[in-house]
Amino acid sequence: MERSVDIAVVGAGFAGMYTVVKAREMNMTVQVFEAGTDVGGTWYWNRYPGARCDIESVEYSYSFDNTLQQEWEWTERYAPQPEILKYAQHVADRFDLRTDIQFSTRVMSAHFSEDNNTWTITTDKDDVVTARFVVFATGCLSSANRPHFPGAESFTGEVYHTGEWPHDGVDFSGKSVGLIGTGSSAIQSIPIIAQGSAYLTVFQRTASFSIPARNESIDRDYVAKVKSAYPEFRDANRRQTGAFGSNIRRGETSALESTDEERWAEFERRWDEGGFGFLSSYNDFLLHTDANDLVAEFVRQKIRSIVKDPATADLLMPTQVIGCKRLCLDTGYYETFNRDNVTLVAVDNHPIERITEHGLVVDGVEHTFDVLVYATGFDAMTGSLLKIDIRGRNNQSLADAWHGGPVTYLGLNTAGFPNMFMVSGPGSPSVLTNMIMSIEQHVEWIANCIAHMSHNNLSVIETTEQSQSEWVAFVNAVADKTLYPSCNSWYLGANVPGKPRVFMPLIGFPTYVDKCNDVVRNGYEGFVLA
Ligand code: NA7
Repeated sequence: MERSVDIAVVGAGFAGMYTVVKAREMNMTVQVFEAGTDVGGTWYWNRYPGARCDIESVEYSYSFDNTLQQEWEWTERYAPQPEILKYAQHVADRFDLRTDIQFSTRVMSAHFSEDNNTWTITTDKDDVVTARFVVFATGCLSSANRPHFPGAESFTGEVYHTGEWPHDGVDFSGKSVGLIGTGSSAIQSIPIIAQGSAYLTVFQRTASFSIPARNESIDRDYVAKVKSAYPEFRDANRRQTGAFGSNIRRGETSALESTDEERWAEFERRWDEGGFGFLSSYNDFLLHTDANDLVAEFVRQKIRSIVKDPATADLLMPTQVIGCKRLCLDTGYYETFNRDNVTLVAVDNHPIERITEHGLVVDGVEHTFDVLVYATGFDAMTGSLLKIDIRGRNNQSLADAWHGGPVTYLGLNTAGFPNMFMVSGPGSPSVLTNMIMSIEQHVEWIANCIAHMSHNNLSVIETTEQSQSEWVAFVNAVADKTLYPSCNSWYLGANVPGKPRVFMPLIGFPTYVDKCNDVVRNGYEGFVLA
């Protein structure tokens, strides 16, 4: 296919889908390319057992259409992956989005031409599309991180990555399984794989903190209450740091100001309630290590009380600051290590040496299994962008422009790459928020910007080196006021060997939105429009 559109979009997850809606509102032509066979993005690929959103379902959904949000019925407090995928498909049907999406097509390159200020996009299906604007809706957690272990190709059993799970599911019955990783994906899938397999060996490099999700059937009275004033509920969420959890009680004092008894009682209450509200009992867990230690110790005691074998409990004991890596929510994670068919192997001091025909070797000992599961996460936030050959002015590649780490202004644009937008790009609140709220805010900002350019006969928008370096410094200065940078998280790119260490998401959704709005009010301050 060779053709020309106003807006080319890469990715048909929630960001790409909403971009189609906005492009149509502006009467602009739009072409989306999607590698999968259907919409859903993250929720299309991450089909591993137990995959579930950790943001409550009435919050993790589009707000742009009131009829849509009134008519959709969630069944659980936290929506499971199949239901979120069904929701995405419902939205695609309802707004007839698929007519502008070409599936099973991977974008290979996007090159900007300074002669006519257009982007040329090519795909693995030999499409060539020119567009005035290109929007990368490629997702923050969409490029699987597969560590390179010597001998990986020699393994003769089945191999899966949680982020690229087969559509037909995996039958673990009667099989032994080796699973690498103990992040969110592992913590959600381990209890289910343990139940469904003959034997599970978990290889853990860093112990994670996990809080009970307390997932349950959705409370219909609560849903009715939310739906009776949904727009107000959304607004209240947008005023929260993470754009979710307006129903969470937020402690406004320091954990250090209360007595041991008060604190312990509060932690117990929050543990029983489950969910991210656990870390909101006091206001300084991510600001002061003394406060953090108190709540971290509470969780460690919980682990000790749940896990019967003291040696396994010791291995499961997280030592880092709680919350600086993404807090995990679970259903029976620690309890799973009491099962007779589960073993935990630490690979921190003795990393995985190599993979063999029938298993893997740690500290000279071979552990054998039939199925190997990589729950090793993602090359987050930048991975999917840098896999595409993106070239801006002077034929400069994005990889070159970002060799020292991603540099953006507002997480929306990068200097030298005119008319290119990223949805929830590095430097925006993105992964520290309810992603759908962030996506809506970004897509609306981008659409308003494109409309502004059309009305004013402007053909090029681009940020400056100065704006973006000030922005990156700001994002990192905000992070440095907190404990977030204190551990090797994927927020910093620390999970991928050789990736530059830069804190990528901005903390604080409401401040960010104000900044984006101020930028527009001040005539797109920090951008050059021509
Ligand atoms: P995560 O949170 O990045 O977890 C990946 C896990 O894999 C983590 O425990 C890693 O240990 C482990 N890992 C990665 N590389 C290796 C090697 N080489 N050896 C041993 N272990 C390794 O990814 P998830 O998919 O669980 O979750 C990603 C996000 O999705 C999550 O935060 C939510 O926002 C949803 P490490 O901690 O790096 O030592």
